[in-house]
Amino acid sequence: MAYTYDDQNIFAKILRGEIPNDTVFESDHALAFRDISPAAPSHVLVIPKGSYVSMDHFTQEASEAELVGFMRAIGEVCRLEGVSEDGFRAIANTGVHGVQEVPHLHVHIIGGRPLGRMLS
Ligand code: IU
Repeated sequence: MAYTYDDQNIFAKILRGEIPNDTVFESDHALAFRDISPAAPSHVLVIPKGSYVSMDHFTQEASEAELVGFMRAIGEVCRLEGVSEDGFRAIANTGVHGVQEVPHLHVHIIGGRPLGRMLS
């Protein structure tokens, strides 16, 4: 499958420094920042620095270093936010059915309170 990436999406602008963000963690391959509309006491978005629209795009085209760097960033955020012990939810809304608003891969890390079940 060919993936189309829109470099005018808001997270691309954040990565280029055109729009400010509340950074939690940054590495060579990933940026993590607070969601502007938090769903829980801790709500951080982790994005790869490369131009990937979705998890399937990322896992198909990213280098090993990017893949490892992104997953390590997710772990770092969980530890920095202090949600590892009590637990959290990691979500990557994807495409139309997944109601993805921003077409740059992002994983929501949500925690800091009991979240209940969510499989609808
Ligand atoms: P999505 O449905 O997973 O694509 O949701 C996008 C998220 O990005 C959503 O939770 C927004 O609150 C969040 N967000 C943001 O943090 N900063 C922004 O400038 C914009 C959206 I636009």
